[in-house]
Amino acid sequence: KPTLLQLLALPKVLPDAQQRLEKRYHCLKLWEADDPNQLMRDHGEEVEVLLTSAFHAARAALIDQLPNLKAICSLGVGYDSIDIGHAHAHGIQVSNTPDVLNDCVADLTWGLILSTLRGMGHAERFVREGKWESQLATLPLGRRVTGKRLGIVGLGRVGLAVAQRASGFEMDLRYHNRRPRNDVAWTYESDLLALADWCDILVVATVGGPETRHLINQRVLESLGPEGVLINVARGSVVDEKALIEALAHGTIAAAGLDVFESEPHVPEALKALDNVVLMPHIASATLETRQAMVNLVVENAESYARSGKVLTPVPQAAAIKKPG
Ligand code: 8YV
Repeated sequence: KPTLLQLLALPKVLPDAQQRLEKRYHCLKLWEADDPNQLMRDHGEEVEVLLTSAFHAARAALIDQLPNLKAICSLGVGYDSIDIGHAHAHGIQVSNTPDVLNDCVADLTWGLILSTLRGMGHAERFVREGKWESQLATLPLGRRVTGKRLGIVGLGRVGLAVAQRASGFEMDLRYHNRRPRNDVAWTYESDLLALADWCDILVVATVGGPETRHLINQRVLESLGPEGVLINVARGSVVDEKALIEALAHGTIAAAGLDVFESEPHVPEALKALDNVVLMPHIASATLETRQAMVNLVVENAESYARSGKVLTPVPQAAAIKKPG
């Protein structure tokens, strides 16, 4: 059997997932090793497949410790934690788990839109803290959701699922992307600042990584303006978090709903102290059904490589990945 190095234990949502891997591979479980460095030194040369996730970095230094690596199978759609250019330059195939999480990520995006505009987090704390009986008049009014203008940064698979859910809310919608899509009727906005200026709610659903780092900066937040709301379900790196905290604290924008953070799981105290932000611990794909589908797909990729020498859902070639906009 070929050797597969696992950087993580598969989430226990599919009882037979680990067995399926072990049917095809000799699995090395890095997290169980007393001395992970020793395990890498002793067995690095044997490893043909690496199983990782969007939360476990597979950078060049790690890849270089595995001279016979042929495939990286990653759990999650985002692959900014993997040094794709380095992997592809060494002929290593990389797969992710696209599509199966689109609906749940889009659902949570709408949950964030609703809870942010309607102040649901604040209102829920208000009830739990026993303030309803005595202080109802102090509960701030929310903002209407229906009929708002929605701007989407990154109309990829997730962005599209977010957009499709907007029609029930009678929203006008525009998007900013690397290039216009020819399969949608929504207005394309080539200028991110113009999109931020136009919309009431700006949803960030773009890829992470160096190409999009701090794409949402102070200028974009200023364009979004004092009535504007920012929602981020992409990667923390896409938003300049310091600029966002300033903007929320000084009313440069109205509010934000965030599922991702620059140094997660660390969330800055300054952000936690603000009432006009809804904070989620990166749970957009965290439903039983979606996690089952994700685990199944990462295992299917490893199985497919064992069977045919090809992963099932390869990420685009590094050369094709360019800065959006
Ligand atoms: C997951 C994600 O929480 O898919 C992604 O890129 O960020 C999330 O869906 C994560 O990948 C789980 O490993």
